[in-house]
Amino acid sequence: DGVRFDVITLFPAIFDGYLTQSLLEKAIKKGLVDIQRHDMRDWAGKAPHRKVDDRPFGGGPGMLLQVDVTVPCVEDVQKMGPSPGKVIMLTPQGKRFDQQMAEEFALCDRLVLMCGRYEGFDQRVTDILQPTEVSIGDFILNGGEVAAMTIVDSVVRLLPGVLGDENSNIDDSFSSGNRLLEFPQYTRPREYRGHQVPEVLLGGNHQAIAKWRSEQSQLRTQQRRSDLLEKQTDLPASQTDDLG
Ligand code: 6GU
Repeated sequence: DGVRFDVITLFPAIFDGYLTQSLLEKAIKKGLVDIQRHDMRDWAGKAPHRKVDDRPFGGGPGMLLQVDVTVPCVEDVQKMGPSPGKVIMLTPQGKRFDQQMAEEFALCDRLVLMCGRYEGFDQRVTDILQPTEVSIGDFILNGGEVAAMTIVDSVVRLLPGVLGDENSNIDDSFSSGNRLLEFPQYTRPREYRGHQVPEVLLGGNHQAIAKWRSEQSQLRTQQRRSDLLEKQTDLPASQTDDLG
């Protein structure tokens, strides 16, 4: 039921604080997730240089991760686990990550996440390994590490037993049960600096509350993310199977 993650990176220490975060630490202790980090430099050439990158043929800025370091590294890491796993390359050229992809990844037994640095990987890494190329959005990060953490974080919270019942994720924005933005929520006090909690939430009329929340979700989505409303028909295959 759990997922094993293998993160391949030149900067494994970036994940230190994240791995000791309480929700994740609990999930690891319960055996629901296993996260292994691998320093790509361990596959580099001879000391003292241990080079992992080189200049692009044809010129241009930056350095590329070398094919003869990256490919053996990924292949060796794949051999370390119970199955080769799904290889994911983090790159701004990849398919845009979303909740649907997180739900698919949560069904995998093993995910091997390749973090790029510098200007990226030699194209032959992609040609040989044929990884699933994934981007977390239309902006440029200094490396894939933050993107890998984003993927781990969104996948882990979907695994049964990781969140308590009290934090159920089935109603989350963008989950397959809900593709709208969430409605506004309030807790005590009822009034703060003249700002009141909406009356309907205090009345205990559950039908009225559900109606108000649904209207608020619809309104927010229209105002802030109308692209999500156009995507409403874009449901997973299981929900469109009998629609012809
Ligand atoms: Cl996966 N990597 C980098 N370097 N930048 C990104 C990204 C990934 N996704 C969005 N920007």
